[in-house]
Amino acid sequence: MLKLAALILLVTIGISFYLKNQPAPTVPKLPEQNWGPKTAVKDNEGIRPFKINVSKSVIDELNQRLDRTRELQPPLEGAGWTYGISTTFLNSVLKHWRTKYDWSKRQELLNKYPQFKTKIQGLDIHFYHVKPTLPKDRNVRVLPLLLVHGWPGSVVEFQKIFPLLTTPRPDQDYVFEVIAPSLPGYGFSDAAVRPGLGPAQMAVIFKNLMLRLGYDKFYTQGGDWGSVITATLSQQFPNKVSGAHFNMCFSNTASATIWSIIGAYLPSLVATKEEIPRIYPLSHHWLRLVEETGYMHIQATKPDTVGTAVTDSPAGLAAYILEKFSTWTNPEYRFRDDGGLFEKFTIDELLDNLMVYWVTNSITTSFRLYAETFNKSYKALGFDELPVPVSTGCAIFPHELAFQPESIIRSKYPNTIQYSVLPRGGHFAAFEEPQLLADDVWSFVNLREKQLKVEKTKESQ
Ligand SMILES: *[C@@H]1O[C@H](CO)[C@@H](O)[C@H](O)[C@H]1NC(C)=O
Ligand SMILES: CC(=O)N[C@H]1CO[C@H](CO)[C@@H](O)[C@@H]1O
Repeated sequence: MLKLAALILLVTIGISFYLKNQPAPTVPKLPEQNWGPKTAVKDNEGIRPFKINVSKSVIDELNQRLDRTRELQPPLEGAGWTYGISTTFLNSVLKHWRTKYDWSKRQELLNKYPQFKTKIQGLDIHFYHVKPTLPKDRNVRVLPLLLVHGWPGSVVEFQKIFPLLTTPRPDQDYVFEVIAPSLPGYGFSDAAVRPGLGPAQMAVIFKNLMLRLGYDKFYTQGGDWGSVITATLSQQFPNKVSGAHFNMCFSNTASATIWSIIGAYLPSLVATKEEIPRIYPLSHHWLRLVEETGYMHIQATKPDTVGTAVTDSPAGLAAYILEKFSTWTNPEYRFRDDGGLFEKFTIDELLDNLMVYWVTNSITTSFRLYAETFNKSYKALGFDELPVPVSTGCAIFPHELAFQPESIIRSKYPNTIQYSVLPRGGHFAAFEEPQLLADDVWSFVNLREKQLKVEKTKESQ
């Protein structure tokens, strides 16, 4: 036993020495590529106000499909959602969707905050732009914040957090102005017509969006793909980012994998006492990940095949997406007949998110982001191996499916100035726990603004 431990220690020291001495990879410079159908046409740079306005024929056609849903196979006895969504539960959702869900009302709610479209690199990009109402009796600075969603979410997730970020707080001398785009190929943003639009390329588009709006420097916040995209934005344009807040910090580096494996033998080298049960035994946690990430494999390899099925059937789309809102909110919910879905969400807000995919026919194009990211040539760009260089806030929600110890996260985000483990919540933080997430963003920006003040005084001395 002692010999084994000594051997592992030696190997560990060797590996860390080797990794430390690897030359830091350089950040690739991506071209400002045109992703739209008409190459070589100069973008009209206008910013046009936009309102969601789905024609009656689209809703009628959806209702016809809902009326004609085939009889679904009942779930196995006592299976909960462990074989996928419970069709008994799904039937009740479909009934609500068909008979009670009032799109014209929901659409009005989604139109509450101002939206725009603007053409960037050949694609019309849709975004919310929510400005604060400033108090008259004191000076409050306005800080732009780029807020980026992921899959299978959408800008619907942000409706509750907008006011929490754009309402001035009495104890703060700043407030946010929030820019929340729909990812290209998601909802009301155009999809690329040719391969290659991965997260780092989306970061270029969003950097250009912020520049077009007049922001040369801004904060970012992201979860899921939003965290991947904003991380590569910081890697490519560190001077544009005042600070980056994530509710999904993770490291895909080779050394992260090696350290996780080393930790399987010597856990206390890698993880704290509280963290150890969240990642070890490694085989248990990795098998859990395999169990929950089949969707990722298929979307990364054959997005258009599975896309056809869920494009053509609202029942299929609902099953595919709602299952994620159950398990990713709390993995334990999969043992319940109702998937715990209404613990944190209302049925109407879940349907709003489905509708954004349905009425825009964008589920297939949303899948393709996985294929672009897992492509060899995207991997070869090396973003995974690069650190995120800007001041970072990591919000760790306890029910997030994947978990990595703080020591591993910090090596990927070396300038983490705030690392918070939150008392509750899962993957869809803004949607599920808007107040917790907003508070975490405010306190991170507080720290960062103090840092910036100190840096400024130092410079002027
Ligand atoms: C939607 O479009 C129709 C037809 O152009 C128009 O009559 C209606 O006022 C619009 N509704 C909204 C909410 O903009
Ligand atoms: C879109 C894209 O970059 N596709 C690439 C995926 O990877 C293969 C193998 O490296 C390339 O040949 C494709 O061009």
